[in-house]
Formats: sequence, C-alpha cells, structure tokens
Amino acid sequence: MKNIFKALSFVVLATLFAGCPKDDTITAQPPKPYSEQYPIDKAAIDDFLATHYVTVDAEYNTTFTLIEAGGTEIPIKDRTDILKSIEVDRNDLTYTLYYLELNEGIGEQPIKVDSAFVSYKGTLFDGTVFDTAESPVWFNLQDVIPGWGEIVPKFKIGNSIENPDGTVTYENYGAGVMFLPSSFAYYGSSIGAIPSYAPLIFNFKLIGQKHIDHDSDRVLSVYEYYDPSKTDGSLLDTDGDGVPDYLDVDDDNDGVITKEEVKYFDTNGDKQYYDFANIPTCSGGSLKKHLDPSCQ
Ligand SMILES: [Ca+2]
Ligand SMILES: [Ca+2]
Ligand SMILES: [Ca+2]
Repeated sequence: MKNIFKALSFVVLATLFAGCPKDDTITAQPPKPYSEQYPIDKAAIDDFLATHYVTVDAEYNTTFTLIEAGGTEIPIKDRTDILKSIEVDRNDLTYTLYYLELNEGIGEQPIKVDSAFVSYKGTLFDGTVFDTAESPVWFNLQDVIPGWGEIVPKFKIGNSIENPDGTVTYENYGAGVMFLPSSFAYYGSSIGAIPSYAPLIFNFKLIGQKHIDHDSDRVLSVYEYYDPSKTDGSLLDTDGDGVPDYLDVDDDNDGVITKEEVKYFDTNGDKQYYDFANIPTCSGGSLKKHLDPSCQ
C-alpha cells in the first residue's frame, strides 16, 4: 500500500487546529457539565457505529454509509478486525475512545507531546467535511484537540522515498479513523462548520513524527515522559519534586543538571551527548547516571 503526496503542493488547511482561525467565527456557549454531555456524545457515536459500514480504499481513505433496511453490510461496531478502543480519564469521567486501525505503520511512534506529520479529513457525523489536508501538515500534538494526542500515538510512521521528479512517496504509514466525543474536540466552541458540542470523525495518516526534548536536557521526552513502572499513563518524576522528568532540568535533584550528566568528550576532545540507550549507570548502580543522585 502506498500513497503519493505532491511535496510541492503543500497547502496548509489546518487553521482550525491553531486555535485562531482566520475567517471563521468562534462562539462559545455557556459550558455544559461534562457528565451531561458525554452520554449524549456516546449515544451518537454508538448509534453511528451500529448503523454505518465503512469502505476503505487502497490509500486508506474511508467512506461511511448508512446501512439500508435489510442491508447485509457489517456495521462498524462489529468490525473487530479494525475497530479498537481505549479508555481515557478526563474531566473526572472515564471516556471510551473508539478508533479504526486501518494500518498500524512500521516506524517510530510519537508520544502525546511529540510532533506529528499528518494528513487528514475531518467530518461531522452527518458526513459534512469541515476540514481536510490531503498533503501532510506538522502538528505539535499538545497544541491540537485532545483526541489527537490520545489516538495518533497509537500509530507508527512509515517510510518515504524521494522520487527523481521531486515528489515523495510515502508507504507503510499508520492510518486510521478516530471517533471523538466533543470533549476531545472543541466542546462548547462553534468553529466554522463545527457546531458546539459536536462529536467529530477524523480519517488520518501518520506520515512522520519528531521526538521533542521539551526541557532541552538532551534526553528526548519520549524517554522521560511516562513512568515505566506504571501502566496508567503516570508521568515519570524521578526525584518526586512534582516536576515531571520531561520538564525537569535536573531529574535526580543532585544539583547537577541532566544535560551535564549525559555529556561526554570524544577522542578528539569534542563535547558529545550520549544516545539515551548509551547513558551509563553509576558504578555499582542500576539507574542511568542522570537519574541516580549518588553520582554525577
Ligand atoms: Ca528532555
Ligand atoms: Ca522531577
Ligand atoms: Ca542531576
């Protein structure tokens, strides 16, 4: 499976995600309680998944069609081959987020605070397309609607091939569809064609990703974001000072900043920084030295 994007026809149609659309008017309704709105969104999503079937083309573009009375197509809710869900705690509620895994991808996987290079089509549940980017666009997943940060990191990027004519061929990339309750989208805001409290559908392709070093300590956040000893998505805070490692410039609170602890000098005497896997442990210790206050 592959898809060709014309690299030169790079058009950004993504103003919706920047939070300040150029031409669209934003209006905000008085906020509804999340506990009131989620059951409404969930019913709409469940109904959609029960009454529609999906067709997928060779480039992972999707079409959703209402199953006619007597129709024998398989509703999305029964597509156990591609339908997946995760549970996410937010606003004191536990949400079920449904998504379709059309292709997992083969390469690197962003985390929710990384940047992702994504093409997408956003639709309302009545089929209205409110935004589309056929060529991929870079997003920091922290800056866009919360659903993207939950679902996009479930996928991996693919590989790219530069063609002699300047185009780039992408293949084996992650591709999916997310069905988002409004609290994982724009909630009470009405933006362009998106009404307030609208659950949204995004068909997306994860073409590329960049791991970010949020605290500039030369350790990428992908290695210091989650606490590996927990399975609930807790953030890693090695020194327990309330500042998670990905934002803490001195992760073990030993008075020596992490950037100093992960540097070394090569045989030419030039300063280098260890790749994460190669950061040494303290003598006799099991923790990498920037996480172990017993050595610097
Ligand atoms: Ca870092
Ligand atoms: Ca800390
Ligand atoms: Ca330190």
